[in-house]
Amino acid sequence: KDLFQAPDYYNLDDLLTEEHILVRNAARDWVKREVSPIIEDFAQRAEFPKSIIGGLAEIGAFGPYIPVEYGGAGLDQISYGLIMQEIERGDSGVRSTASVQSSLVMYPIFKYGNESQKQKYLPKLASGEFIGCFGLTEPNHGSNPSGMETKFKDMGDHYLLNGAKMWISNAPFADIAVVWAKNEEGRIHGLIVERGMEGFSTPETHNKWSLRASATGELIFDNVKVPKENLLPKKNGLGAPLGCLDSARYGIAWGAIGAAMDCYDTALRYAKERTQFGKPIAGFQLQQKKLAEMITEITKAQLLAWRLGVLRNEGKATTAQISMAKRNNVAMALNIARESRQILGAMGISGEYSIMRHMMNLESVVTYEGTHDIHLLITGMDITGESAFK
Ligand code: TGC
Ligand code: FAD
Repeated sequence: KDLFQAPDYYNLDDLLTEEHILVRNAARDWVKREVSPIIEDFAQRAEFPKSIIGGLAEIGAFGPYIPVEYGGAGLDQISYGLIMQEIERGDSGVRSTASVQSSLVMYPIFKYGNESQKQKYLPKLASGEFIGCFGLTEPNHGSNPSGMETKFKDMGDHYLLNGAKMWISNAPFADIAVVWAKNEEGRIHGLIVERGMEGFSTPETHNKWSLRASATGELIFDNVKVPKENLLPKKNGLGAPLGCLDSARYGIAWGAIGAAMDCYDTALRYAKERTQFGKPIAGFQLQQKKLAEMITEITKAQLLAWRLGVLRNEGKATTAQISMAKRNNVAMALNIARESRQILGAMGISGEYSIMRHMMNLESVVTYEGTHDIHLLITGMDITGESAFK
């Protein structure tokens, strides 16, 4: 299991810079050393391994593309993607923590916050001293966040926040939450809510069969007094949270490749070693078909992610292009996890191997950050000019 060989069938490394490869290899080595040996145990116990937070910060997983002056790693979009790929090779739940911290907490503070908010929060988030979460989804509003009911009222010297969010990654132990809520005119704004504010609680969601090594919870606001300086001033409307999702979904398009690579690599090595009917099962056409289709799909996904990274570096990637990559690459990874599990036979269901954990994790990844269906409809809207949501 320690011999992970990253598939690179089309010599994609030739498209990467020296810096990309250094960043990728540092993340890969760290995941191999610090995540892979412990993650199965934490997933079985449904616990997030808090001891890896410092390491995540060191490999640049918290704010990879946030400028160095705010504590970020100052890297480009392809480095960001490669870091997510390596982390998710270890576990989608660990990648979730990094995605939320970087794209859903640091990004909105960096993009929509004022200078004092950036100075106050970004360096602490980059170092892992603070962990953040992002509250958009509500009990009655998942795919359609525009209907959100969480609201705040201007009380003169502060805002009064009421409502509830659910399915929130990192919520149970987050120090701060970027919360999306409507003002009295029904306009959506982002507010920074800090742990310890009276009336704010974060109960954990238990009994998950997916993302077990990631903590998920609710955010409950019962007359929470939020200081006025905690409102993100530079953007409002649904486009503000959706802009954060563009960044997180892009990272997931890369991350899913990591999970797929790990499943493929495990299945390929198992198929070469496992003998039935007098020969390695890799010698049977049915198993070769599975493996050949896997490497084809991984290669296509790698090229999609790389090209999207180039477009993002140039500031040209559209929301619809990001949707296509998130949808395609996550579905690809989920299919590969399911096929890989079969190649391992009974061993495929065992925690001795990572495949079943990846498979169960990916059932969340295919749902969060916009479901598989929603991303298809975003593509449909883009190519036809007709919204299926209205
Ligand atoms: P619609 O009318 O299309 O748009 C409303 C306004 O937003 C603008 N806009 C965007 N702006 C910036 N970036 C984007 N990606 C944008 N997409 C849309 C749009 O131009 C419009 O602006 P304006 O000025 O005209 O008002 O909105 P809609 O209500 O029809 O909804 C569209 C839809 C369904 C695509 C959207 O609501 C959607 O994406 N729903 C999915 C919800 C979702 O993805 N939730 C994720 C929650 S966070 C999470 O899951 C974290 S998981 C943890 C982890 O990452 O690991
Ligand atoms: P629904 O919106 O109720 O959808 C149910 C089904 O209906 C889906 O199959 C969907 O595709 C389909 N559907 C919905 N609308 C349409 C339509 N117009 N046309 C066709 N089909 C449709 N949210 C956060 O804000 N922050 C987080 O940190 C976060 N972390 C999460 C962690 C985990 C482990 C999970 C599972 C979820 C997390 N989420 C988070 C929530 C996630 O973003 C939502 O679950 C997701 O957006 C879908 O919403 P829903 O679950 O309410 O499903």
